[in-house]
Amino acid sequence: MARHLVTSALPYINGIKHLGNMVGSMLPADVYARYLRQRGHDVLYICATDEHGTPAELAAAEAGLPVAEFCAGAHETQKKIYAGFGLSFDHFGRSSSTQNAETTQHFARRLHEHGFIEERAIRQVYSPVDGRFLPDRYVEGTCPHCGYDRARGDQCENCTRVLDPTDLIDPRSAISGSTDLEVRETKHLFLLQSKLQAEVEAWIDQNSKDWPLLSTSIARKWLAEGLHDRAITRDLEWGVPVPADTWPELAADGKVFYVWFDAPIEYIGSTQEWADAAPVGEARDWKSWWYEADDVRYTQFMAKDNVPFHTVMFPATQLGVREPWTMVDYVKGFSWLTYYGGKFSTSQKRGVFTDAALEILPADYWRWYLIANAPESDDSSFTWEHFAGTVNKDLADTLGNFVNRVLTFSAKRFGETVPAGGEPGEAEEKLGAEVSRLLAEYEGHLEALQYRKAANSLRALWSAGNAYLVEKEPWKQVKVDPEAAAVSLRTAMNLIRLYAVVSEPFVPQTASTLRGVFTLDDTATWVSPEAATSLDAVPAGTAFTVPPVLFAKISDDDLDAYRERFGGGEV
Ligand code: B3M
Ligand code: ZN
Repeated sequence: MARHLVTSALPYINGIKHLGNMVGSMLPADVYARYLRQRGHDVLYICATDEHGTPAELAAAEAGLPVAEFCAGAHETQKKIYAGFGLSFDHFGRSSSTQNAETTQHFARRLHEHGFIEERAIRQVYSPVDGRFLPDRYVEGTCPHCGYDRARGDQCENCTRVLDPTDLIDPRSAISGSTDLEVRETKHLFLLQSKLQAEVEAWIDQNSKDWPLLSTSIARKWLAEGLHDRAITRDLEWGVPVPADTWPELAADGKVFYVWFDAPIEYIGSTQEWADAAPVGEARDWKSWWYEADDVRYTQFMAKDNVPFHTVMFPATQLGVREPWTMVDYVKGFSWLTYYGGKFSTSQKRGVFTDAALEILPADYWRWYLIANAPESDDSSFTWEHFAGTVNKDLADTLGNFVNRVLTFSAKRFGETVPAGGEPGEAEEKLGAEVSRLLAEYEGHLEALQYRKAANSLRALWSAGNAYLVEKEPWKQVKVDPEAAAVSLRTAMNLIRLYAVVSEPFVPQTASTLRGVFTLDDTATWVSPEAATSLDAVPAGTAFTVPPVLFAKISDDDLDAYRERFGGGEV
């Protein structure tokens, strides 16, 4: 029994996330958290919306809402979708919480005390018409590299080069469109990451030995390029204010922290929100997870573009505060899920978004497909054809059909209780050995956070049931030897029960339906490979009900409709 802290990268507040975002952070974290809970560990799974920064302000402006109001609404929208996906957060917080503000300010003060923050004057774009400095994305103009005329101050979407607002040709304000811009000097706080390079490197050497290559290679690359001192404040309305007790001048100027400074701290902030939201009578100790928490194992999930921030920059911050905050033990990074080999694009509305996904099919269809095809070492490509093929084969034919066939047939021939029959024989022994082996393999892959492999093992477990059924053919047995048919069915029903338990991390709604099939009062959360072969989990005489068909097949007509609605292969 161990204590596991699990976090997934905080989804940005500006808009509904697509399936690529889902499979690259929240969904695998949920599978892992569920698995660990089922194994009896003490698990805290934390996430939140990432609400600060220019994109939030711009999205609010576009929606015509004050930013606080926009964020509150967008948070609820995302929260509902994630509940629909069955994500089992212990808390889904908000980086705009007061808890996060306090902890972020605390971190900044400590960094300052230890000489890791410095005030520096920089030259920045100022818009007299808007009466403000224009950070990052608030400046648009022509890219000096490729000539694209709608490049943003932080990056050119066309050639992907990273830019500084002052690089743009013919710059204009993204707020007012004004081209009357000047460059003025203003003061900002800089985090002196260069001073922490050696410590971060030593920490990576020590702690990343078992991380996936995707995570370590990115961390190493950033370290090799050298850690640069970075501005950690911005001129924005919305954000964590610079604390006036430490930097009165900047605070009076209305500076707030840069979104990437406060966002990772929200992992802690959200845990504080969780503790503060404890129901009466329930004690929740956030600090025991985050401070001097030597017994906590901390696993983070994120897409690869977020890896540098989590493996290098946030660790630098944490090391610099000189306090024993929990640091990550394992970083699971993901590559991209593509849409027909191209990019999912929020701005161009290309691909499948999480709200639309749930409108057309229940969460388990998506969960299974996405995790079984998780972009773990390489990108993987979503196509409707592949999705339909996977759902129809794995879920409808393999799992769903097995369950419905066994229960429907048994109910018809033996009534709605598990039939006893005679003693199990050679076929059952063979099946048992296979199931134990596959289950042990499945556990191993889940422990190692190998999602595709874990899905393969689970699929093989489902297939083992089908193979057994084909071998025994109880619908034929029943005509010549009803006792033997009963043994086959009882064995198959015990498999259904096993599937109900061990499939939960992947397909929790289905697992819960399957658990409800049998009238059992046991609350076993997991089945050990040794016990998997036992026929005692569902004893003869147990009442059962036949559930409705578990998974509907996706037809060619459905496929046409999806391609039509979401756009097919035209990249
Ligand atoms: N919100 C980046 C993103 O949405 C970001 C992650 C923050 S994790 C602390 O891709
Ligand atoms: Zn460009």
